[in-house]
Amino acid sequence: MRITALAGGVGGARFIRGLLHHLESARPGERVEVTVIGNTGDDITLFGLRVCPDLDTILYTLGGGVHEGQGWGRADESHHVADELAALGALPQWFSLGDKDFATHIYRSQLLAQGLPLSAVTARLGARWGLPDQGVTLLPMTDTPVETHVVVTEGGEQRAIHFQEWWVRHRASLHADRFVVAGLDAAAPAPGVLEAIRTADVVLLPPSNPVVSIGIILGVPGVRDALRGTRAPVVGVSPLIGGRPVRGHADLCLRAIGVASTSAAVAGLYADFLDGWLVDPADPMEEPPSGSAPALVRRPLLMSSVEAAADIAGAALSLAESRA
Ligand code: GDP
Ligand code: FO1
Ligand code: CA
Repeated sequence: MRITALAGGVGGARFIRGLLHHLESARPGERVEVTVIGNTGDDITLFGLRVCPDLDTILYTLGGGVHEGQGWGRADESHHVADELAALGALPQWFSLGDKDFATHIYRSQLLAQGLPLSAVTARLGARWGLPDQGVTLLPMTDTPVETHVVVTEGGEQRAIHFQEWWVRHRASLHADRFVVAGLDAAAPAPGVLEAIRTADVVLLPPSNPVVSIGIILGVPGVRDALRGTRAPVVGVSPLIGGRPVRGHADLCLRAIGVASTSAAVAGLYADFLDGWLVDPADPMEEPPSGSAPALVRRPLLMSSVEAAADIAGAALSLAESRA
């Protein structure tokens, strides 16, 4: 079986880890290939190094190296490099990079400078974290540099800042007027991305941020058409519980694109290709999403443990198989 998933950072990574756990316990011995298409809109160049937060979160989570409490970055980190950079007065100081994490960015930047595409670099990092042994291929959505920026209003003035500056430095406290994704229109899907969607048996949308994670991947030319055209059932998991994001600021992202912070409205963003939708019992789904009507399954959606995430992923897979 071939499963393809679109994923952002923490929500995506925890869901995929749960999916692998589910497959291991529920389908032992079955050959399952999981292709994860990761968001690169969060990427940023800091201190001359290319940082890909969502890809790294997936690598570290699946590889067992993630800081569980944060959900991103490495467990058992030290910060000697960042401390020395701060002593030098190097900027910015609002983005925390640990020493082990720095090694990832140094290695990635070195290979990119040698001319390797991000997809090839990501494959090497995937090997470091044991992804092939787990049947997982992690593909960046594109090899073209793409960066999400946020047009904010501050003191009556509008300006665009990098997504990370809005999210991390300002904790989304500046009013987001809209998102501008530099490079997205001209981005080519990375090798294997469209094929993974077209030839999948099942396509899953983890509970990733619908605007700045999934929404960015859907903006890569060809991806949305591939989802509309694939014969695979497409099943998604709502990132909202009781209309609120479990973590982060998806509600503010939705507001910026004029969409209500409800599971129904999020399903509406995927209406042209969605076959099934998992919602938490705390989310009523009174209004049917416009366009098509995905099959609804109601079940608790909090990924409070690997086992809980595995149960949710198993439910998504069952729903997909019932729609095949
Ligand atoms: P990010 O890139 O690190 O922000 O991660 P993603 O885009 O992959 O996922 C972020 C989304 O995951 C947020 O909107 C959260 O509401 C959602 N999320 C995080 N944990 C959970 C959970 O346990 N259950 C559900 N349903 N959604 C979650
Ligand atoms: N998130 C933070 O809130 N503060 C940080 O200092 C921070 C550093 C960081 C470093 C590497 C990395 O891969 C992720 C990091 N994140 C940090 C998480 C992150 O960038 C955001 O949560 C996501 O990009 C939002 O989707
Ligand atoms: Ca992200």
